[in-house]
Amino acid sequence: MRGVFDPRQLGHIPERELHNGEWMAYSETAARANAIMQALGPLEAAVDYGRAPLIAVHDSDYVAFLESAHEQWLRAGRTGDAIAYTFPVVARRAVKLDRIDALLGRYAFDAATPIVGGTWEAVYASAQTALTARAIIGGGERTAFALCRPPGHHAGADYCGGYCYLNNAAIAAQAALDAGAGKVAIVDVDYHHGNGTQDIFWRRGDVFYASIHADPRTDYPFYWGHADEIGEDEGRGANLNIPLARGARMDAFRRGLATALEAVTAFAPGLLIVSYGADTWEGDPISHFALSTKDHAVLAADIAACRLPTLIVMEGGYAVEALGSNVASFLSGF
Ligand code: SP5
Ligand code: ZN
Repeated sequence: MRGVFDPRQLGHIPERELHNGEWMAYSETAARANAIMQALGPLEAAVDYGRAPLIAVHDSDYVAFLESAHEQWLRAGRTGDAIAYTFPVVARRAVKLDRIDALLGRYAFDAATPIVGGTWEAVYASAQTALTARAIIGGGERTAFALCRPPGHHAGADYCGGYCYLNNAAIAAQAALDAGAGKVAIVDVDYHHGNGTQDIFWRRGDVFYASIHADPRTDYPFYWGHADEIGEDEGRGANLNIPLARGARMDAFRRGLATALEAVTAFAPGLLIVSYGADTWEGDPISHFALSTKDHAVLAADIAACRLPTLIVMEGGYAVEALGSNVASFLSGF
């Protein structure tokens, strides 16, 4: 399978994140991408499709914020990671915000997305990586792998969160529609619910979103991912959430995936995008499912049995020592 990666994605190196009231080392590291590359061998360079496909999904003021945030942070005399300390939960109005601290909170839903010197280049390159892999399928390949990092599925049209800034899978989905795919389905098998992807396509009937993930009653992102969230307006019925209890094993996950894939098949998309997180693996340091490395290949084979052109977009997975074998196992299932 052809795969894509852009080395600029390595330049995003936040120092720390707030977890259970303490500063901890940042989990979404550049070492993750290096581990995957080591397991897969050489990948293709990303092509630059510019900003237009980003703005087709994200608000342009949000993208401009991501691009300039760290510079504004430095201009304010700060050092280190730019991070929000206040969030406009009760007053998210369309007023003009000038101060970097106001902007950081306006465009983030948590404190897990610091902006550092290399963040914009990395998130831009991560989106271009997804677009390049999408174009490979447009050129006639049945499958392609986008080694995206930072990941994307927690990022909405105008917000970052959960290590995610630009929604790589959503950007690729929109590009596929613009290239004539007709309809696109996204199946999200990351441990966490892809709230950003759900939000972006919530009112749309041309993109079906299905996710199997940890129950939001116990797990991040907490405010999305319940089974009764089915979409609205044109998008009603085009959103399918399958939450599982902590500790879920392969049998439960595979049943959930079968339900999702049945719905995908009925939707009959021109392209299937898999938001693939390896954080369902039993040894993941921040997650609580019990899938083995071999199970990842079985899930992939179930997906491949749909016989749809399939783009695999990398999302989470934080056990760096096992990440290469988990990703290689997953891709082998195709
Ligand atoms: C893409 C993705 O998998 N995002 C997951 C974001 C989860 N963030 C909440 C969990 C925080 C755990 N932090 C532990 C830090 C230890 N280094
Ligand atoms: Zn995850």
